[in-house]
Order: sequence, then structure tokens, then C-alpha cells
Amino acid sequence: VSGTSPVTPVTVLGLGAMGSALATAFLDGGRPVTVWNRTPARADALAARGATRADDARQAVTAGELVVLCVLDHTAAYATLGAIGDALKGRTLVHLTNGTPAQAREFAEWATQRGARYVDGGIMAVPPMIGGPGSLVLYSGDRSALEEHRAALELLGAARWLGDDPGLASLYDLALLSGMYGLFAGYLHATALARTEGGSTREFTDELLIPWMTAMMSGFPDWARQIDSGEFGPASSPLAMQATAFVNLIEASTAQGVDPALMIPVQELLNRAVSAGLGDQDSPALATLLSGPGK
Ligand code: FVH
Repeated sequence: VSGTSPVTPVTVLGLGAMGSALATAFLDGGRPVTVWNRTPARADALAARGATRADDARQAVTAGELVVLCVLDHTAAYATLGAIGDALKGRTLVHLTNGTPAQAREFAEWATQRGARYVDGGIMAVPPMIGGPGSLVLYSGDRSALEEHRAALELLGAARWLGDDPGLASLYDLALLSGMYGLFAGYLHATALARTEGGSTREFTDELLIPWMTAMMSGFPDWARQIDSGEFGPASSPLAMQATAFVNLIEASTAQGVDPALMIPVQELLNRAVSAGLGDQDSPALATLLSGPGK
């Protein structure tokens, strides 16, 4: 059950916010799409747009050469496919459910044992972005299966191949989400502090915070060079100085009535750096406390 035809039938299992967006993108790209969801009513809108509604997951899987699974988590993924794994034989399963690298590797083994070609994926987009220019999906696993279905998968967004290890897509997905959540944490704390004296969050964001964060991010390529080489350059902002100044950030936040919870882990890391003898180093050296030297 494999093919490179532009009308390769696609099955989408899981029609939450993301699965519905994926199915819509395939439909908009002119693919024959079969859909299934545990709660059948979630298929109504897609059926109205031309998708074929399957009565059960087995019927859905057997209708597709390319089977895309996107449910809440891996427990839901096994609940969807666990009892009908034999139906995957000869098909390509692209698994876009969020999970850990270990879960992806385990699912790859489970699916390949049942004769499927397995590609794991990490979606770097929110549902309204799917099919648009900013959408990116990371993939790893069976490369030939990905390449065979690349044209269909690129209807969802740019497709970035990471390697044969099926765990790589989720590793990089979680790494990018870590960057995002760190950014969110900094943004939320900064705006909470700034508005304690009645200022406009909008003005603070546009005029001060975004330019400041953008300027700080421009240093990351140099951080990356130092982290990759394990050789950390002369410090213009030594960690000991930063640890001292950070006390003010925590104290002022508390005094202004802002919960410092999001910043305390940073303070702890700075203090740990000073205790470890890194006080005269600059920020990139903090990386050695997270994953050890040379990693
Ligand atoms: N939405 C987002 O912004 C992010 C963007 C990046 C990728 N994530 C991941 O995508 C997976 C699906 O997320 P979602 O946004 O579609 O999530 P929901 O709208 O909550 O839909 C959940 C679907 O999962 C089905 N489901 C849940 N439990 C089970 C189960 N035990 N058996 C079968 N299906 C199950 C649920 O079905 P139902 O509740 O409608 O019957 C939905 O189809 C996820 O990994 C994100 O981390 C989204």
C-alpha cells in the first residue's frame, strides 16, 4: 500500500483542534481524506467540507496509504491504534502526537513490528498556522516514507528532516518548546512587574520589551559557538555580578506584589554557578550546569 500519486489517500485520526487543522489542509490541497475521531461529532465540519467519515479507526486506517495520527498524548494514541495495529501493515504512519523521545522510539517499534513505515513528527505551529507560510513540522524515522509522502506532508507546512532516530523529532520539538516557554515566562514576569505602577502593558511591550529581548537574542549565535566549543570567552557580565543584581529583581518583585515564582529557578541557577566557581564566567557558561561540560 504505497504510492507517490498526488491523490494518495490520506487518513487523519484525531480531530481535536490540531487534527482538524491537519485534515483541512489535506482537503484544501485536493487530497482524498478519511477522518475518524473518538467523539464522532468532531468529524461533522470536515465531512461537510468533503472528508469521508469512517465508522471506526480500522475503517479509517484501511482507507489511507498515509495515516496521520494526532491525539492528545501517547495513551490516547495506543487507545486509538492499539487494538487494530495489524491494519497498519504496508502503510505509512506519521505520528504527530506530542510525546517524549522514548515514547516515539517505543511507538516506532510497535508500529514497525506491525508492518508500518513509521515517521514521528513534532508540529511547530498552532492550529490556525497549519498550511500557512510560518508552519513547520519536524520529522524523524523512516526517511524513504517521508520522502514518498513529502508533497502531501508539505501541505501542512515546511517539512524538516532530522534523522533516522524516531526520537529526534520529539527531542527537538521539546527543545523548541522549552525556548518558547522560557520566553513566555520572561515576558509574563516582565509585564507583571512593569504594570505594578499603572503603566500600559502594550506600550511597555512594543517600545521597551520586544526591542530589549530582540537585542539579547542577537547574542545567541555567539553563545552557541562558546557552548559548542566548550571554550567560554571573557566575561563582560560575570555571573557573580548577575547573582548579586538578581537579588534586587526578586526583592522588588515581591515588594511590588508580583509572584517571583518564574524567576526563582534562574536565581538558584546563578547561585549554583557562583558556588561552582563560575562567578567570573559569563552567561553561556551556565550551560555546563545543565548538561555537564562538553555536552
Ligand atoms: N493545539 C496546539 O496548539 C498544539 C500545537 C502543537 C502540537 N500540539 C499537539 O497536538 C496534539 C493534539 O492537540 P490538539 O490541539 O488537537 O488537542 P485537543 O483539541 O485537546 O484534541 C485532543 C484529541 O485527542 C483525542 N483523544 C484524547 N484522549 C483520547 C483517547 N483516550 N482515545 C482516543 N482519542 C483521544 C481527542 O478525542 P475526543 O476527546 O474529541 O474524543 C481529540 O481528538 C497534542 O499532542 C498536542 O500536544 C497541539
